[in-house]
Amino acid sequence: MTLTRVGVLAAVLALTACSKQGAETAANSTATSLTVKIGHVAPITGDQGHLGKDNENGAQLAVDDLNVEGITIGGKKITFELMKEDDQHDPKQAPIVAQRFVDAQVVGVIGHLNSGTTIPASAIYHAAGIPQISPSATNPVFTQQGFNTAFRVIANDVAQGAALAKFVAETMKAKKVAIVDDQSAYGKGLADEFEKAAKLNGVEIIAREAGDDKTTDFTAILTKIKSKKPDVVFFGGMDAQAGPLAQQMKKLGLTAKVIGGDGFQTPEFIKLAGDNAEGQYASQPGTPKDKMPGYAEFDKKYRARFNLEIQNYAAFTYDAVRVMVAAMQKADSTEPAKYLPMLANTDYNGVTGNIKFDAKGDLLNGAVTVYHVVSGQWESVATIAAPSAVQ
Ligand code: ABU
Repeated sequence: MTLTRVGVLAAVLALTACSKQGAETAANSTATSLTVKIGHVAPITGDQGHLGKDNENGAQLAVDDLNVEGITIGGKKITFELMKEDDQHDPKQAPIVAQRFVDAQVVGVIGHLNSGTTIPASAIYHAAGIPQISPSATNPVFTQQGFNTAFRVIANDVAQGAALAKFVAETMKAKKVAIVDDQSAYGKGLADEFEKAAKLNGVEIIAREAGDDKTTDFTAILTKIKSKKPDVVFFGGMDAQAGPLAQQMKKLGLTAKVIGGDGFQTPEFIKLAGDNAEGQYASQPGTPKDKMPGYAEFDKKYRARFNLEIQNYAAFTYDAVRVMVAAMQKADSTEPAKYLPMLANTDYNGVTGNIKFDAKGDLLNGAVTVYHVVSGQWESVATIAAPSAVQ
């Protein structure tokens, strides 16, 4: 055998090994069992670490439940393994993490948590043909890019902005609203949707201000806003900013109510807003949590396992993993190309409700619930069905 032929044979053997590994998309395989990796990514460190860990815990619970239940796909007993990554809610870090998942041959990704990371990472998953389900990213752009790999199990911010505007105009009967956002894909995106819908509902927007997703001192912005006497201050951003904003409003004697989206409908907001948490409002995609079919049982299981209260999206993350695996079961394959069509045709009754996707990968019939803080706890006040026009 010539050296050249040895080289060719070695290359063929390497390629065969490679394609076998790719076809199985697994870390370990025997004739009867297979370990299959699913990626999970969120900000696990920093000011949103509590939210990221909450998502990760939800995903881990789903993986553990599936492994206990015992899933057989393609004649093999499957052990699911969660590959966990931290994107620090940094849009520049997200594609790096996404490539790490692609290189590790995960069969699907649950994440990212933030719209600002989900959107840039989605191009990488799409190029690799890897299905991605975000449990929490609500900016509409995520599913408007024409990527057949992009899904979310939560209503988007067109629905959320419209629901919040309707609530502000019809229930709070506010006439003058000031808007502050954090300039993130989520915070600015939601504020834009709210502003459009609020104007259509006859609300006057008397100020539009912005910090960034690290701002915790809103004194200058709020001082400016106070002179314009708003009935309501709308905040587009997360709890680590919304909490201090609410507290600083009280210090400045700004008595307007605070309202915003899912980014601060959390126990952490109540803690950070301190003596100005009571009576403030925030929305959350979905029906009221106490009316979600499996929420009470999930909540009990989560507390028992992690000795923590749920922050925000853990149940949505749990459902996202189960929806992905249900599609694999239907396809009788863990290969992304084979189970992706089944994922697009999902009809799954999860902890958070029925999950079906529209042609873009958005949740069909996603409702939005508005909550307010009563005696230090979030309580639902109104549920607004997403108009079909925004689906
Ligand atoms: N949906 C609010 C938090 C996540 C995000 O969309 O950035």
